Amino acid sequence: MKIEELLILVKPDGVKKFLTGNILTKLSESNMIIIGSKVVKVSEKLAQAHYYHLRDKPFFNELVDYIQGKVYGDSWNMVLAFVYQGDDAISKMRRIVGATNPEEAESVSIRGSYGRITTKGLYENVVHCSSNVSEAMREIKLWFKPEEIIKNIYATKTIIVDKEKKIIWA
Ligand code: IDP
Ligand code: MG
Repeated sequence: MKIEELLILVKPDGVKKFLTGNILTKLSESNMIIIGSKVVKVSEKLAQAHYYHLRDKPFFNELVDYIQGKVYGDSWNMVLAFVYQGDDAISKMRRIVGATNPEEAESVSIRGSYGRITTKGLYENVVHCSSNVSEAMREIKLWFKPEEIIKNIYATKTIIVDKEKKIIWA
């Protein structure tokens, strides 16, 4: 058994198209459990940090706007964030999610079924899925606080803020 965790985001295009239910149903084929979930209004800082590895790409600014939902107006500036856990979770989930380019993604995959490339060249591919264990850890720590996840998956430490104990990622 190789138990892994990963971050899944239903991106703003997935929210806007009311695909959350369909996406979660598809992901449930993996038999993974959800150990954290929330709805997030994504700040520019979080968007930039999330896509830090792509900061030199020509599409970086559009991507940062896309994950914040800026392209869809104020009603759709949100994502749904999930932490999944299970055996061989990352490769199993990546298969269900499909390739980055929605036109190259298998037609039965989530991105193949629901994604599109806009006329401006943006890959609207409906979901984010961590691609390896170290990326998953970086992303989960970025999006979730320790107390928002119901299992102890990474080391934490306790600090004192205003005389109160606070648990943060170590
Ligand atoms: P992934 O989401 O499949 O892990 P990454 O390479 O991490 O793919 O890219 C993050 C996101 O950036 C993609 O999901 C997609 O929305 C966007 N993206 C990646 N490559 C391109 C591209 O060549 N053109 C336009 N958008 C892209
Ligand atoms: Mg990636």
